[in-house]
Amino acid sequence: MSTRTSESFIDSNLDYDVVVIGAGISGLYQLYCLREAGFRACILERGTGVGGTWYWNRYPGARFDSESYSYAYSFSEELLEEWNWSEHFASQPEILRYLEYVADKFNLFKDIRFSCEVTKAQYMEEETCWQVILADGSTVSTRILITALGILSEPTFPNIEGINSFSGESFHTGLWPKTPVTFEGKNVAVIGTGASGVQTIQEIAAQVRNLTVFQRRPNWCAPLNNSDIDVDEMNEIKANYKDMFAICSESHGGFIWTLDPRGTFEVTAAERVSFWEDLYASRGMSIWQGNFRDVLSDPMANKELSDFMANKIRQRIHDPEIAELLIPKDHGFGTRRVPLETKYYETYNRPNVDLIDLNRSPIRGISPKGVITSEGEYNVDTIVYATGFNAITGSFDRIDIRGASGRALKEEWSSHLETFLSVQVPNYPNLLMINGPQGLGGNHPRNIEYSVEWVTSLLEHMKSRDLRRVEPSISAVQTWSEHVRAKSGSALANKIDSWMTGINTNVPGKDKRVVGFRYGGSVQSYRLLCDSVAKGGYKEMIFS
Ligand code: N01
Repeated sequence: MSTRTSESFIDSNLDYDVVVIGAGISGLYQLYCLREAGFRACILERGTGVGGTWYWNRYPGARFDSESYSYAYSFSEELLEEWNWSEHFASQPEILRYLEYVADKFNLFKDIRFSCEVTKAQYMEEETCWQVILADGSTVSTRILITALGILSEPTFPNIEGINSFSGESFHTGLWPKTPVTFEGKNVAVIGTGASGVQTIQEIAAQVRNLTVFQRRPNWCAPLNNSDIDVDEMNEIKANYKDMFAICSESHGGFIWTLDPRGTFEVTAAERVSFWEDLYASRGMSIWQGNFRDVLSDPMANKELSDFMANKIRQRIHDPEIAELLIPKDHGFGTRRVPLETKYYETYNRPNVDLIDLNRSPIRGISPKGVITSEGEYNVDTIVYATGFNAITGSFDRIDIRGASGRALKEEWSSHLETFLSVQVPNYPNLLMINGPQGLGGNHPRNIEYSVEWVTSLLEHMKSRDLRRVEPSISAVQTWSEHVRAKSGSALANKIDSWMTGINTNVPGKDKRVVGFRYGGSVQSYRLLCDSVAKGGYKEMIFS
C-alpha cells in the first residue's frame, strides 16, 4: 500500500473505496447500493456462501417468524414481482434460496470474497484508510470500512465443565452443519429454550427416540399460525406490497402489526379476552406487536395479558406440573423476545419428551455420555446447544478493530458503549456500521434497507465533495446516546435480563444490563433523526 496522502476520496492506490464485512441481508444490499453509486466495493465473507444468519442457522425447524413478504427486500419492484413465497413464514432453505437468487440476479457474487475471515482492521491516519487483515495473513486496503456483521452472529456455548469431553455428536443451532443431521432413533438433549430452541424442539420431537429438554428460564411463546401461500394469495400479496410496506414504515417496530390505540383497561374484561383470543388465533407477532398500546409498558396491563397466556399454556399441556414449569414467573409476556411456535407446548405431551428444570437440578457438567445434573446423568447420542449469541457487540469483539488512537473497539466498548445513530463511533473514522449497538430492534430487513441507503447517501456526499475522512463529533455522540438512554425508560423489556439488554451469562463481562444497548424509540423517530442529519448537511459529523 502506498504511504502517500491522497487528495481525493477515490484513490487507485487503495484496493477498494469501500469494503463491507458480511454477506447477509445487510451486506448484500449494501454492495448493491455501493455499486449503483459508482464505488469500487467488495464484501469479505467468512462463510462459503451468502445469507448471513440464514446461512449459519440451518438447524431443523429454522424459519422466519415475521411474515416472509414483510421480512424480505423491498427495494426492487422487479424482485418483488418475480419472487413467490411458498409459506407465510418461510423455512430456512427457502430463505437461503431467496438470498442466493438476489445475489445472482444483481450479479453480486463477482464482488464477494468467500472464506475470508477478517481478524483485524486498523485505521491508518496518514493514508486515511483502513487496512483489513484476513485470517490467511493477507491484507486489503479501503477508504471506508462498513460492518454488516448481523446482531446475532456470534454463537455462544454454555460454560459447562467437560463440554469437550462428549463422545457423541453436538451442534450449536447457530453453527449448524450443511451436511444433514439424523435424529431418527437417537436420544437427544437440547439445552436452551429461546426462539432457536423452541423451533428445534418442536421439529425434532417426532423424529427422535427420546428428547430431553434442559430449560433454565421458560419463555412466553405464541402461536405462529403458519400456512401455505397459493398462487392467488401470492398475487394478492404482490398487488398489496405498496400498502404493506407503508404500514411497516408507520408501525412502531416496522412490522405489519401496529399497536391498538386502546389501553388494556379502557375496554371491558370480556372485550379484552375476545380481542386476545383473536390475536392468539392470528399469524405471527400479532399478539406481541399488535396488542393494546400499554401491554409492554404498564405492569398491570402486562400482568393481565400474561395471565391470559399462562392459561393458554395450562389448557394445552396435559400434566399440570409440566405446564407450570413452562410458564415464566420472572418476566411478563413480551418483555423478552417471544418465540413463535407450532405445537411447541403439545410437544411436552409426547411420551418421548422430558423437560428438566435446571433451576431445581442445575447442570453440573457434560460427560462423554451426556449431561450431568445435580439429580443424575442423562445419556444421549446428540446434544443440541440452543444457547444463543453474544449479541450485537459480540460480532465486533471477534475482530481486533483499532481506530485512530490505536485503541481496540472491544476495549472501548467494555467501559463505554456509545455511538452516533448506531452508525459511527468517535475515534474510529471511516468505520460505518449497519445494525450497530444503540440501533433499532424490530423488523430488521426494513431497518437494514433504510440504514444502507442512509450510509450510501453519506458516502455519495463525501465523494462528491472529495471528503476523505468522517467521524462523528463528540457532542453529537453524547446527544444521541443520551436520547437512546432516555428512550430506554418506559418499556418493561429494559428491566429484564435478555440478549436485548446486553446479557449473556456465558460471556465474561456480559452480566450487567446495558442501558440503551438498543434504541427503544420508534422506527419513525429514528428515521426522523437520521433524515434531519442528512438534510442538514451532516453537521454532526466532522469531515476532512
Ligand atoms: O437464543 P436465546 P436463541 N445453561 O438467547 C439458555 C433470534 N431468532 O438462539 O433464558 C442452561 O434467546 C438460555 O437460558 P436463560 C431471536 O431474536 C430468530 O434462541 O438465559 N441454559 C435460553 O433459554 C432470538 O431472540 C428466529 O435462562 C442456557 C437459551 O439458552 C435470538 O435469535 C429464530 C445456558 C438461549 O436463548 C436468540 O435466540 C431463532 C446455560 N449455561 C432465533 N446458556 C426467527 O425465527 C444459555 N442458556 C427469525
